[in-house]
Amino acid sequence: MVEILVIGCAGTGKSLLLKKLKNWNKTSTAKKNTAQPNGQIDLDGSIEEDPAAGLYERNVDVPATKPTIGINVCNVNLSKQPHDIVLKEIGGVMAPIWKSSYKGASKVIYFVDVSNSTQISASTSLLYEVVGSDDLRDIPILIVLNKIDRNCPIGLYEMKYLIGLDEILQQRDGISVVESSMKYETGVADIVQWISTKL
Ligand SMILES: Nc1nc2c(ncn2[C@@H]2O[C@H](COP(=O)(O)OP(=O)(O)OP(=O)(O)O)[C@@H](O)[C@H]2O)c(=O)[nH]1
Ligand SMILES: [Mg+2]
Repeated sequence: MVEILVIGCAGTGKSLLLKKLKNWNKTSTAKKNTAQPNGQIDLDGSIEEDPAAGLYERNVDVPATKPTIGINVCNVNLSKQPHDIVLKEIGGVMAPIWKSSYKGASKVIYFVDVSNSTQISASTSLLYEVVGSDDLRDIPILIVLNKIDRNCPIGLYEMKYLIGLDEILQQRDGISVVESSMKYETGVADIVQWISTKL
């Protein structure tokens, strides 16, 4: 069994990822919905391709979630994966106990809400703790910059600067970054690919 720890401040989108991956399958349209380098989405004709036309203006309902007070565990079935994969989300309010789960983790996914400028300093200092942890020294970490569909009071480029993303990436190997919108499933295919790599 492979355990993937999913952590990050409250409300950043962890539970929504688990919800999406629970029903993830190869035929899903969403699997083709990958963010392009220029921020466009390659989605079979159901979305405007011109960024100027407003990529995220479709009326899409976000599935309801509740704050995770404790731990939320979800088994995921990814095609061609011989391993049982378990995603273990620990709620943002449980940040003080995240550490207790580091030892059992094969990989870590760390969520940041890039639309929440008031949370960025908490998000960043917790991220530095995660990246600097001895228990996670050889463990791959994926930083998910989520909610890119929302209007950030600070732009995404500035957010990355405030988080100190370049410094974090230089600090150690095995750190990857995905920009995502759980609402529109942008980047979810990239997350699945990262999960499946080198298990
Ligand atoms: N617009 C938008 N809303 C999102 C996105 N991801 C999550 N949300 C919404 O943000 C809210 C919080 O999402 P959750 O998935 O519950 O956040 P969480 O990280 O699990 O939070 P805790 O369990 O409290 O730690 C919910 O209303 C989600 O529907 C996103 O990419 N875009
Ligand atoms: Mg949650």
